[in-house]
Amino acid sequence: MAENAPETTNKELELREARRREAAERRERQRLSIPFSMPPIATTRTGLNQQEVDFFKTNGFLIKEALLEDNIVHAALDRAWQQLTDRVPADPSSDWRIDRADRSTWRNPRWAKMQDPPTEGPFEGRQPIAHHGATVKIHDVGAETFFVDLLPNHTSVRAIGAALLGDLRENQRTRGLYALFPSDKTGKAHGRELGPHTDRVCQQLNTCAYLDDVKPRNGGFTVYPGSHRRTFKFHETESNWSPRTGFGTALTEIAQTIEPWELVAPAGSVIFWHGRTVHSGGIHRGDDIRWALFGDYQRNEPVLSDDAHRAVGQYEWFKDTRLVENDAPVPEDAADDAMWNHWRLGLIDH
Ligand SMILES: O=C(O)CCC(=O)C(=O)O
Ligand SMILES: [Fe+2]
Repeated sequence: MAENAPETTNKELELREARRREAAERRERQRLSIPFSMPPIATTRTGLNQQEVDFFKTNGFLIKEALLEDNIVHAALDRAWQQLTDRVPADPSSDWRIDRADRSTWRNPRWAKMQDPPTEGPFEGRQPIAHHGATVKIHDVGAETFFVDLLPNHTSVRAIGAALLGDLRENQRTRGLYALFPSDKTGKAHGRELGPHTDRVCQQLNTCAYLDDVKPRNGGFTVYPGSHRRTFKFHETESNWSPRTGFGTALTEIAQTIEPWELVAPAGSVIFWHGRTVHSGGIHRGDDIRWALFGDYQRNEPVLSDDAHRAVGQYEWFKDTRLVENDAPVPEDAADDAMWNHWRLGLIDH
């Protein structure tokens, strides 16, 4: 047995290398995103008209521009900076430190090496703060009342969430502050820089609030319009992570055929996105930090226990979504419109 071991290891290494090459080749063929601003279909800032609902159904997302009030968005950005400067560790071997007043420190951040995720306790499976390269996700702060009130519990955001999805489960938290930093990257943008994926656990309706203006090529949240209608059919059930054979191939095809839209919008805008929408962090060639707060909504229905999530490897404490106990099956030959069977898709008239 012992003399076979090195051979097995070599085979494994070869296989891993082949898989890595394949993934790199797939990425080379990913389509490049285009910056996208919401067309002027809204009639009011906080309302929801038929055109907006239709836009959501067709594209899998909707931007409500400047839905959050300026003063709370400013306060949120101040808190975000406080978190960043006080809590996200810089590489101790470098003298780089982030400084809000000095934009030159925003480019190419040098964070400390991240610890492995805890295997137990309140942050089981995911670091309370994730920091690597140009990405920082401050998850733990997402449970503060301030941020829950800012997004999922904000009257106008919640009203739109409920109008689209139906009666909502009470929210406990947001996913936290997601920042994308400027880097040294120059040259032509390429689709390989995107990381198209869908999120797991239970995906019905999600939100993303911009805490600062997001200009083109400054990391705007990037969506694959219409992808929700394709990925929906590649799941066994409506909302829970339940990919069918072929899901991976469908995802690759989406990344290579649909032109992704990088969402450009002013501070305080809220993006509502269908949970099956393929998405990615955005391409960044600019000077700004892309500051976003992500949230989850789901219908008020019975959900599984934490242990049931652990049993299927889907315990994710930083998300405010839980596997639905009685998730509706998606027949393989489901009609296109069947994906909206349990949605309210109502209007808000003001
Ligand atoms: O930060 C972003 O724009 C995307 C983040 C994301 O998709 C995720 O964390 O699942
Ligand atoms: Fe995601």
